Amino acid sequence: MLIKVRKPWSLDERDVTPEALFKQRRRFLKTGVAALAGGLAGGLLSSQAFAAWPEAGDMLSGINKTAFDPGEDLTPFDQVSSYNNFYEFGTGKDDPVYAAKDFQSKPWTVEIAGACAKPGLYDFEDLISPHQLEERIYRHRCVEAWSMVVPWVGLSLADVIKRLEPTSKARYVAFETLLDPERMPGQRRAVLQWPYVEGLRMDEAMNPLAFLTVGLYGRTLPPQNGAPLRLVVPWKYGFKGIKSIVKITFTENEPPTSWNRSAPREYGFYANVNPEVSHPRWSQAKERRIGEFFKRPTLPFNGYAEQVAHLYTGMDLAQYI
Ligand SMILES: Nc1nc2c(c(=O)[nH]1)N[C@H]1C(S)=C(S)[C@@H](COP(=O)(O)O)O[C@H]1N2
Ligand SMILES: [Mo]
Repeated sequence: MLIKVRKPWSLDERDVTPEALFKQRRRFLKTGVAALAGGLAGGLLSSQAFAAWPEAGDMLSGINKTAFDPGEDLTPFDQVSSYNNFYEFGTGKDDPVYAAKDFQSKPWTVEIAGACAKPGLYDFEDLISPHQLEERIYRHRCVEAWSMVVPWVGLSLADVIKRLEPTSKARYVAFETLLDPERMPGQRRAVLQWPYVEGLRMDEAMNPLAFLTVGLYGRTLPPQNGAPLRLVVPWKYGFKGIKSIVKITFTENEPPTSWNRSAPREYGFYANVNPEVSHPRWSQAKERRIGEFFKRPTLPFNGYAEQVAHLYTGMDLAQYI
């Protein structure tokens, strides 16, 4: 049962948590729990109170601003939320906004598996603390040569990974989207092998730019953008940004990725934005910023070379596409 209390994300950081109240369930992000207990009889409170996360598309509050900002015009919310790739809801750019309209992303669980000390089935609310949310404005470059600038809301992927305590065997992180053809009608057709899967090398996942995203424009993610939880890896093509994640696995070997599986000659595991390496069927040298008329040049690593180029020292990026 849902105990209605003040929304946890509107509370002050300095409020203190009586630890004993929260022992029943695994929860490693403790700050979000703060002060819920205030005024409640101790025994009554359970983590059910955290089912109070906003619905898809609702406002979030207390988001920390950050310096991540390319200083370019933002792509308007209407465009970001209506021009989408999400094949689980159809293959057209304007399919998901309609087909995902009633997609329910609450409640939501994420399975953590593989080489780590904290595997298990986590409630979304236990994995993501509303107190730690930050906004980051990133360039978003699809392999189809269009781009946007999006104010995402989320948390550093590295912070979440650290709390899951990966072991030395964890060389990669694999992600999986929900598999449910009832709720994701696009999965009734074999346009891709379902569920959609993606992966990062561990050092890529731990790079400070990698972002576990729960919102945009100050609101929780609309379903068509991957509610309630998706990946954003700004130096890579958009397809690495897997949506509606239900499973994260730490692996020793390179995990399969959906687009590489589907067309290995066209899409590799790395998918770093690279204006010098053409897709077999089109150039990647330029991009159309949604809402603009003239194409603009595409930047190496989507403009994030300074932060990430070192990850690929010694690798032939024409081979490791
Ligand atoms: N599960 C899943 N994730 C996905 C996709 C998809 O079809 N299914 N499309 C990818 C592609 S190709 C892009 S460009 C981005 C688009 O994200 P956006 O709609 O939020 O702009 O999502 C990526 N994540
Ligand atoms: Mo894409």
